[in-house]
Amino acid sequence: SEWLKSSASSVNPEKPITLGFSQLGSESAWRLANTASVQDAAAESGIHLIIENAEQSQTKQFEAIRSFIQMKVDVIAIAPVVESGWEDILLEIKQAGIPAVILDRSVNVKDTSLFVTTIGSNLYEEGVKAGKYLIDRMRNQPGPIRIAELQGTKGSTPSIQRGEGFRSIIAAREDMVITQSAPADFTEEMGREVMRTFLDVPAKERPQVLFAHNDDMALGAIESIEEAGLRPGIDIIVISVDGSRKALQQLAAGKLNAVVECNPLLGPQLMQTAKEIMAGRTLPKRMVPPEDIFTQERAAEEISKRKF
Ligand code: GYE
Repeated sequence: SEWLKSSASSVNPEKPITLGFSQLGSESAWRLANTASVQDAAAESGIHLIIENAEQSQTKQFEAIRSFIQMKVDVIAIAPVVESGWEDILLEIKQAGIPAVILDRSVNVKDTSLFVTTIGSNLYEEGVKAGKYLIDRMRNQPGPIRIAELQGTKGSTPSIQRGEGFRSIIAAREDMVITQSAPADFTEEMGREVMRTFLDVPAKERPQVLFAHNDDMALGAIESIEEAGLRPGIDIIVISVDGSRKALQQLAAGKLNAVVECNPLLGPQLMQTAKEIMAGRTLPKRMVPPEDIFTQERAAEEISKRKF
């Protein structure tokens, strides 16, 4: 038939989708796994991926996005470093007729028609899980309980939400107080440095608990705790978020007490989303992967299963 003839003679398969992805940085094991997941999933699903690393600079994200607009990509995905300041650039994308997908973190914009959907974890719930673990762990311990907090990047969704979720739970105990809190940019180096300053106080002011907003900062902090002659996991209870292999190794070794899971493997869902957008389907405004918490008892068996 006519149809068979024309389809057989078309040498090129249908034009592949081009996806421009503005990745916010390469600050942590989570982030590297997230980038690899997006790259692998694009290759597997035949999507042409153009990826730019913004090295934790929103200005660099704007530059990358403007270059994607100029290239007339089909879909733009953004992992936003901070929540604020996205209105204008999202409007530029919209006016160019390109659908935008927000990955991992959120944007704080009034007009939510500026993006199609957000794919990422419930970061508030992660803070809640960390808080619940601590309340349970300290149920027989009289106060006051001093908590140090290593925040992530200032103004980023995971730092804001994990902090708020955690506080909402520990508020139940008035004798649990966050006595020290500072941003450490989600990196191991900064975690090490800032923890050093947290410990550089008279012994009776030292924290008994550390809540680190990610694994990398916790791993750096563990070194500083040991350097100060204290035992991480015993003298100072350490809780972090993500679930990297290195963190689970420290969990199994007893130097970390609990690790809240945050799943970086969002690539397949992003590719699926890009395809559905191009096929004209309607998508939910938010897509959230299921997540858990790892404790010392389960750490050893989990290590081999970790993908990052
Ligand atoms: O927890 C941290 C990374 O945005 C959820 O960013 C992500 C966070 C993740 O640097 O390790």
